Formats: sequence, C-alpha cells, structure tokens
Amino acid sequence: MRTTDHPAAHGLISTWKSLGLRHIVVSPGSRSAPLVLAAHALGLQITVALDERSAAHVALGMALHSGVPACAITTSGTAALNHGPAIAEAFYMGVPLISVTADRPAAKRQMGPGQMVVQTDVFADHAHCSMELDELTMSTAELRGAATEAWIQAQRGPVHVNIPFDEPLYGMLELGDKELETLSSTDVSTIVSNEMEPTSMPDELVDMLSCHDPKVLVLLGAIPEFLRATQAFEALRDRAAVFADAFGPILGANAEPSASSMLLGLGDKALSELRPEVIITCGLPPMDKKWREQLVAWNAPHWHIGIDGHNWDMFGSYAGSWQVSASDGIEQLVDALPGFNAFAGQWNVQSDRAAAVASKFSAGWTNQWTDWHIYERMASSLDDDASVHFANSTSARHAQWFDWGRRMLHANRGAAGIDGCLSTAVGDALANPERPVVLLTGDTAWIYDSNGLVVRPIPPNLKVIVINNGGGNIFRWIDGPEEEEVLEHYFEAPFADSVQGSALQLGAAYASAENWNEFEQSISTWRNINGPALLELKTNGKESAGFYHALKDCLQRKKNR
Ligand SMILES: Cc1ncc(C[n+]2csc(CCOP(=O)(O)OP(=O)(O)O)c2C)c(N)n1
Ligand SMILES: [Mg+2]
Repeated sequence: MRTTDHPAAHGLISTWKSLGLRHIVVSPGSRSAPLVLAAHALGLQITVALDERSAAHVALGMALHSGVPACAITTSGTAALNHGPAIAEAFYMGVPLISVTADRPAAKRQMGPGQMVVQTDVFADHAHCSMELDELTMSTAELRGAATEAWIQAQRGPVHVNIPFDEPLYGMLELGDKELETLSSTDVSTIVSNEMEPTSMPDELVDMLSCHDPKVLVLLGAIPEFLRATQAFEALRDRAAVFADAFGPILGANAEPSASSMLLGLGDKALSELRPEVIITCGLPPMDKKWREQLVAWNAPHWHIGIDGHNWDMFGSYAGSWQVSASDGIEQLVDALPGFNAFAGQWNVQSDRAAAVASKFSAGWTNQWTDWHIYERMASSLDDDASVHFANSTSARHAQWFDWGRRMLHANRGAAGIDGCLSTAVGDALANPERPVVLLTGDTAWIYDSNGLVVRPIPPNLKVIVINNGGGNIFRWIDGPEEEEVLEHYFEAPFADSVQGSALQLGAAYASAENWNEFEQSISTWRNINGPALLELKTNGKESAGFYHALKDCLQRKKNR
C-alpha cells in the first residue's frame, strides 16, 4: 500500500480502521496532510467540510445512530479551535467523537510560526480523553496503544488527539505486509463491552422503591439515539409518574403525557398533592426552567441513572447515581416497581386532562398559520422512517408538544448551541443514506450554521424546513426586555427576509409558503425533489408567540378545576 511516510498518521488511522472506524471528515489544510493521505490510502469514507466547526458537528451527527465514533481532522491554528463547539456538545450529550488536530513539532512552537495557537490539551475539560501523540518520541507500538485507548474512550464521548508533524508533509512510501499488521478488532470490542457491564440497583434506591405505593417521578431526559430503547413505555407509566423529553430514551414516550402541557396545567393544590418521594433522572436535565424550579421546590431525593458520569445535582437534592445504561436501568425499574401505582394514576389523570385542553384550544385556532400549528402538522405528515432533527431555540421546544410516532428525533441538547444544528443533520444524512433526514430549524439557526452544507459530497437525502418568523422568536417566549424596540433590535434580531439566496448558493432546491394554501403545493414539491431541498415557511413572529402565550394562559386558567 502506498501511503503517507508519517508513521503516526498511518498508525493512528489504520488502528482505528481495524477497530471499526468508517467515517472521516476533513477540512482543507496542510499540517493535517499526512492524516488525510493515510485515510485516503486506507479507503475510508471521507467527507470534506470547509468549516472546521461544521466538520466536527458533521462527525458528531455521523455517530448518533450507530454509536460508532467518526473522526474529524483539522490543520493547526484557529482551524483546530473550531472543533470546540462540537466537542462540548458531544461531551454533555454523550456522543462518540474523535477530534484530531495537526500541530507543529513541539520544538518549533517557540519560534513564532504562523497559524499557531496552543492546541495541546486545549479541549481537556470537555473531552473524555486528551492526548498528544508525537512520532518523534513515540514508538509504533506506543502510538498504536494510545490510538486503541483513544478509541475506547471515544465510545462514550469526545476524545481529542493533538498530533505534531514536521515538514515535509506530503511524502509517500510503500508499506509491506508486515507493517500493515494491525490489532484485531475483537480484542478491543471485548474491552469496551466489559466496561459497559450493568451494575445492580443501589440498595438505598431499592429500599425507596420497595415501600407501599411509592411516589416515584421518573424524568426521561435527552440522550443520543444509539442509546435509546424501544421497550414498553406503558409498563413504566403504570408504575411511576413519567415526564419524558422528546429526545429521551424511549421512542414516542413524550407524546403522552405531554410534559409541557402538563406542567402548565398544574395548580398549587395539584402540585402539593403530586409531590414525589423520589425523583429519578436519566439523560440530560429538563429543558423547561419553570419545571426545574418546581423540581427544586419539591425537594425530593434525586437519583440519576446512566453512564454519562455527569452526576449533576440538578435540583439541589442529589442522593446518588446508578451506573447503568438507560435501557437496562429502565428495565430494572419496571421490574422493581409494583404493577399498579396510585401515584402514577393521579399523574396520568392530570396529564391526560392537560393534553386534552391543549389540543382543544389548538383546534379552535384552525387555519391559523402559526409556528405551533406548523409543527403540529409536521408531526403527522413527515415520512414515517425519517430521522427528524430540531434546531435549538423554539424548534426543540415545539418538538415536546406533539406525537412524532416512532421517528428518531434529535436536537443538540448537550450544550444547546445553534451553531451546529444543520451540520449535525448533514452528518446523520451522510452516514445513513438509506433514509430521509429532515431538519426543522429557525431562520437564525439556519443562517448561523449554513456552512454545514459546504461539504462534499452533499447528502441527497437531506431535507430542511426553515420556519422564518423574523429572527429569534424564543425571545418572545421568555420574560425578555420590556421595550419592543430593544427586543427586536438586539435579541430577536432578524437577519433574513428570505433564505432563498442561501439555499441556492448551497445547492439546495428551494420552495416556500406563507399560508396553508401555498403550503400544500410547496410541501409536495419539496417532498418530491430528488436531492437536498429547503422549504421556507414564513410566519408572523408576533402572531406565533401570541398563540403560544394564549395557549399557556388557557392551560393556566384550567388549573385546579
Ligand atoms: C452558538 C449560540 N449562540 C447563541 C445562542 C442563543 N440563542 C438561542 S436561540 C437563539 C435564536 C434562534 O433563532 P431562530 O433560529 O430563528 O429560532 P426561533 O427562536 O425563531 O425558533 C439564540 C441567538 C445559542 N443557543 N447558541
Ligand atoms: Mg426565528
């Protein structure tokens, strides 16, 4: 095989390939050339992404369903630092990711070269493992050992490898059979699976669950797709009060009870009657700040289940954590809880009532062209096999209100940035070409991350819907600034009357609608386009926020009735 003459580049990439690496995302640059030449020689699937911030998010998106880390490679300097946002997202969300940043040799960093920043351990606080692999000082065996360790650590989150190369960078050599020998993949898969062995439920938690009719509240928070379970949600719902995020561990569990509508519908009396004796969380904390305040106010001992290792004291009442995968943990919870639970029954009555109020109120607004009604329509009309991504902001919040069936839903809820939502969907689409990937995004998030489509190849199975409500509508949802002018100018900050120009520049076919009549025509055009397509739905931001507040008011008026 003819490949790079830099042993670290070939050693690293070939070790990872033998362990299961399939996807590499590279951004153009010279210092990283040995890694790119090695990946090319090894026949890996290489995506080229101009913007390193996008590249790392594309790699993150590639791992969501398979759980197999993808590797993003960058040259030195600020290019390397641009991997940071995706590394932070992968760290908090628990998504496998390998970031490799090429650097100058340590001795030359003191000479003031161009395109140089401090790269060694620069992401250490947001990575499961951070290492520098130097071919000038390490043997091939040491390099391969370190590569194996990085791969193991990357199964659960981000890993950063900084790797210096001296010039010349483009040299090639012919490798013989002996040099091509690599680790057998089975050795490592055993190590990885052994580490994931579930532990049994802590005694203290067993005691809490064993009392008569325990009052248990289970919060199913966001986790990445590859860790999700398909087991019966109904069994858990009969045994405990369950509040599920749309991006949580059980497919379809958020739909009923709709966590958002439920919370708004609870008055003080109901809230004191529904106080749990123990709160069990899994995945990320709840999105809704008011809901978090209520969980703090209940002051019930909080147990966390999962292998994410965050162990946050989310509600100021942390009691302990149980290192077990979400699906094993939920299964054991179902087994440990009695088959019927009066407390769960009480919750379910309340939540069914709140959901009924919300859907009746929404139906009364038929033909209203608001963001809420558009998301409601999407939930029932997108392809059943689509993987649906929601950008951060109101998109990820709208996701919580509706029944999306068995579709896989995703939002970058780890660090909740708007800076990689498109790129992540692009990665998902590239890694899973057999199914449609749909991104539902706001106008600001779209513009922010439009470099996500400056990739080659462009995924033909990616479809985008931009809800253009004139800037960040989220700032009309929250208790924002009093003055309308200040709100509009500094916070909502509309940047695009239309996103048509950006769609066309990026090679996506474009359709748009401003009302339901136009919608029918445009969505069928959009749906039938063979290749990437963008549908822009223009709404009135004030009316959309107005509907949302009216819905909240309606739910609150029903409190305690
Ligand atoms: C990288 C980053 N910068 C800023 C923010 C703060 N932020 C959250 S939502 C938002 C506005 C998003 O607007 P848009 O995409 O139009 O969505 P809408 O609220 O209208 O649904 C901003 C700026 C963020 N989450 N991430
Ligand atoms: Mg917007």
